[in-house]
Parts: sequence; structure tokens; C-alpha cells
Amino acid sequence: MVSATVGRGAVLGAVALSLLAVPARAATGSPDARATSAHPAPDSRAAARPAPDSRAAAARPAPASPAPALAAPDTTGLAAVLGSAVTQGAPGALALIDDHGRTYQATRGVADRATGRSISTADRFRVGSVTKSFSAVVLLQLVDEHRLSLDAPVNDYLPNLLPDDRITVRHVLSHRSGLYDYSNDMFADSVSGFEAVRKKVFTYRELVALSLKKPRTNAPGAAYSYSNTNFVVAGLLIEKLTGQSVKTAYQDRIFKPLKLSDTFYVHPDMAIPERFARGYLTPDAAGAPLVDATTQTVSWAQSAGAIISSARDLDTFYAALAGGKLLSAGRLADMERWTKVNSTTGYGLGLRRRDLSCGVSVYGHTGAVQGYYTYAFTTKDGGRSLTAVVNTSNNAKVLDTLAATLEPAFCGKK
Ligand code: REY
Repeated sequence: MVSATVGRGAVLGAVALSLLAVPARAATGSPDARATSAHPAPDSRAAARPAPDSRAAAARPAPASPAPALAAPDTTGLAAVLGSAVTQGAPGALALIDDHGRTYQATRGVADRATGRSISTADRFRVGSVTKSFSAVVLLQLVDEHRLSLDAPVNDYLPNLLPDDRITVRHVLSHRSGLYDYSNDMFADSVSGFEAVRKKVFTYRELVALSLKKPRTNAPGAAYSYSNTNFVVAGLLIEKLTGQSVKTAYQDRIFKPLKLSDTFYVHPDMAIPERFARGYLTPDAAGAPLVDATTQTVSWAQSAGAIISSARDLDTFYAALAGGKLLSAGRLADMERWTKVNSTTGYGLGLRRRDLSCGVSVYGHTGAVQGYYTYAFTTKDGGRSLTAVVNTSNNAKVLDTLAATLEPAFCGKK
């Protein structure tokens, strides 16, 4: 189903409406859902955003070179991509675009295989490594507050934590530390690996110790090598510098100021607060039944991947970040200094950049945690955001398909 509506407050209403009224239109490939929406109120986003505080007022980045004009989202194309994900084995798929306060949504399949409840864009889910953007924002706020220096060694703040004093905070946040990703070994067999940690509670230092059993992947700063260990170190830094849990830091610095009412950090609790899509891990053995992975501590990831959120909240988060509401212009520029990952992808500090076929680049993160894949990206100015989610993981075809939501969302019809 596809639908569009205007203004943040109307989203939930539109979900209910789309469940009742839209499937036939979506299924028959009838005209783009935008045609049915009311006139967009240009300032509806502004009304729904948190009131600017002093940080925000000081923080708006200087306007960069104008971004290319965006084509209207292709909601029919977006819904077709979600349909492919379901055909490839995802129980359900959802996408929510916020374009300057006007929302477009598409859903396919179910949130719960037992009850058959249709998935909804209002459903909460585990965001996986999208959490890394939240952790980076907290640390960059601490840089703004002169409590942390990006080019200082991690060991200056956490004496003797790492075996190499040359590893800096910037190396860690850009995945250039060379710290081995302990999760590679943990999930070598996907289902038994998951079941072994589903209920476990790790300390950050235990996770770092797992990483340090293996040689570093590169000298500090020498290469990009994605590793959850880096964002476990980020969690340790947050707790050391703030004297608070990461939960409190996320809440006080991001969730509450942005009024992210669907966003939680419940570690080590195992449940997702209502209401949520159940997540199903795809076993490695072809044809084996999906494993309901919804309930877990996510202690293996914590500050690298344990946040729970919704599409609306992730759209709001990245729009606020890109719009200068969370960081000073200088720190946002630090976050957007790119290490090349491949020809169309860069990694900043807890932030990915994807270059699309239409010349538009988008900024956000991807997430993979047992049962859920997430894509959450926004434009340079935060004007248009997309969150797309499937409630399965360990399915490479579905992950590739989910990546294909970016083109219809930001480039429009082909
Ligand atoms: C962890 C394994 C992937 C997921 C990971 N996720 O590092 C971080 C991220 C937090 O980038 C698991 N894969 C799956 C396997 C592969 O078990 N054998 O797909 O559910 O979001």
C-alpha cells in the first residue's frame, strides 16, 4: 500500500486510512499516491520540529553550494521495491519519506507471521548500526563542549584501553582504527551464534577484549575497515566523559530535544516497547524456517547497534542532524569528512554518504541486527528523509533490494 499525507501529526491517521483504502490502488499500479494528498503546508515541518534551543540557533551550517533540485518521490517505484523484498523472503517491508513535512509511505507484508498483522510505518523496530550516528552525535556534542578532542588518542581518556596510543577518537568514529570486528566471529554461524548471545549481557570492556584477541586490521588511520568495536569504544568514551550511561546521554541530548517518542535504548532489557514489527533472522541453511529474533538484549552491539526506533523518528533525527539542529557547523563538517568506501559510498564519523544515479547524495546509515535491516538517509539540507525497513536479516538479496529504495525516494521516476 502507498499513501501520502501532509504534516507530521497526520501520519498515524494516514496509516489507518491506507490500510483501509489504498491496497487496491497500489496493487493495480494506479497513479502516484501524491495525487490524493492535500496541499502541502510549506511550514508544517517547522511546526512539528522541536523549538530551536541555543545550540540550534548557533549551529546552522553556512549554506553550501545549492543541491540539485529533487524530483518528486516515486512512491509506486518505492512500493514495488518493497514488494520485491517480500518476494525474496522478507515477511514485511515499510518505507516512510518525509519531504519538507509532507509524508509518503509504502508497506508490504506482515509485522507478525503468527497473527498475520500487516506491517505499518508506525511499527517500531531495531535500527542496528543506525545507532552509530546517535553515538557519534553525542561525542561530537562533547567536542562542541570542549570536553573531547577528535585528534586525541582514545587512551588519553581511557588509559590503557587500546594497545596502540596512536588510535585517535577520529580514527574510531571513521572506522580507521584497525580494531578487529569481534562480531565477525560471533555470528560465523548465524543462528547458533545469535542464540548464544540472545540473552547475554556484555560489558563494553568484554567486547573490546574479544576484539583485541585478533590482530588489528590496519595501522591507525591507514584504512577504512568497518568494525563494531569502534562504536563500543565510542560508548565507553560517552560514559567516561559524561559520567552517565549511554542511555541517559542519548535521551538527554537527542531523544528528548527532538521529541523522538518511538525511540528507546532499553539495554539490557530484551523487549521492544509496543508497538513493533517482529524481526525474523534468516538461517544460513537454505529453506530452513525463519527464527523469530525480536526478543534479545542486543548486548553484543550496545552503542554500536542497540537503539529501537520508528521510521518517523529516524526521518526526524537525520533531518535535524543535516539541518544543523544537533551540532555546530564545524562538527557537522567533521562528521561529513569522507573516507572513500567505494565508488558511490563514503563514511564520515558515524555517518554514511551514498551517491545516487541522479547526482543527489544522501546521508545517513544502514543497520543490520538479527531480524531487521534498515536504511535511513536524508538530503544535504535534511529537507527530504527516507527510512526503509524489512523485518528480516541475513538475506543478502533482501539487503540489496532495500538499498534500491534510495533511488525512487530521492531520484523519482526513472
Ligand atoms: C551482525 C550480524 C551484523 C547480523 C552487524 N551489525 O555488524 C551492525 C550493523 C550492528 O552494521 C546477522 N548476520 C544478521 C549474520 C551473518 O549472522 N552470519 O544478518 O542477522 O548494523
